[in-house]
Amino acid sequence: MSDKRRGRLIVFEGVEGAGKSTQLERLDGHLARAGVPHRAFREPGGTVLGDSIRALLLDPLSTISARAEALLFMASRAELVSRELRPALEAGTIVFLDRFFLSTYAYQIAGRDLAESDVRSANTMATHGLVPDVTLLLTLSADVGLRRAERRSTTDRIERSGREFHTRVELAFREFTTREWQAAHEECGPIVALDASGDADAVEALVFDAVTSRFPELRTAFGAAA
Ligand code: T5A
Repeated sequence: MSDKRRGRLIVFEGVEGAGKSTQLERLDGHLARAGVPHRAFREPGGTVLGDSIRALLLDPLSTISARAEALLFMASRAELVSRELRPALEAGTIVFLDRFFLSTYAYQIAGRDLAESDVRSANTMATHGLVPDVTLLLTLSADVGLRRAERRSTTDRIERSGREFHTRVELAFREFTTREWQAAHEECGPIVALDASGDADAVEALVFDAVTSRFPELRTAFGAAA
């Protein structure tokens, strides 16, 4: 398909509690203070349909089979891509996205053991070929991430999937940082691994370097916000 976009799609990925939302909020704050137009979304969600799907997927009381789960994530994604991401990118907007299809590859292929070929085909339909300009993959052990996430008062259905499940997810994310894996999965675009084990300020410095080295035009925005 033709790609008419002029904006940038910057995706954050990683295990539970890796610090994606924290870093996105910080970036959002910098750009807002500098007056740089941008949008931020999270998956699942970001549309009326997606938010309903998110509630179903994360409800600890929901019982959802692995295939249905994968397709629900895809339905939320298809809606977000067509209604929000593509229009924003075509309008020249910088778009930040908290999780995208690397999460499906980690959670549904590695975590739930679904066939990679099935999930990739469904994902192609959902994204309609949209490739991120960069994915910042916050690397952290599943144990540390879950401990961070569990500080909240509630845990969702997927967080409750068990340690073995989350270890498979962690290992998948680690594999995604390798050159071999990326060469075999061109739909993912460039992936930059950032060590998320430091405190939030240390991770923010890594995010700043990764974003401004790839998109130097944003350096001014950060400078103006500092
Ligand atoms: N999913 C999603 C799939 O299975 N398949 C898919 O295709 C997709 C898209 C989404 C769930 O759906 C799954 C993955 C998820 O299980 P969610 O609530 O959006 O649910 O889940 P997460 O994205 O994992 O959200 P979390 O909030 O759990 O993780 P974050 O955003 O990475 O972490 P954050 O920033 O909220 O931080 C968590 C805690 O740690 C602290 C924060 O203050 C907070 O208390 N923290 C740090 N502590 C120490 N050091 C740091 N550097 C810290 N950074 C943050």
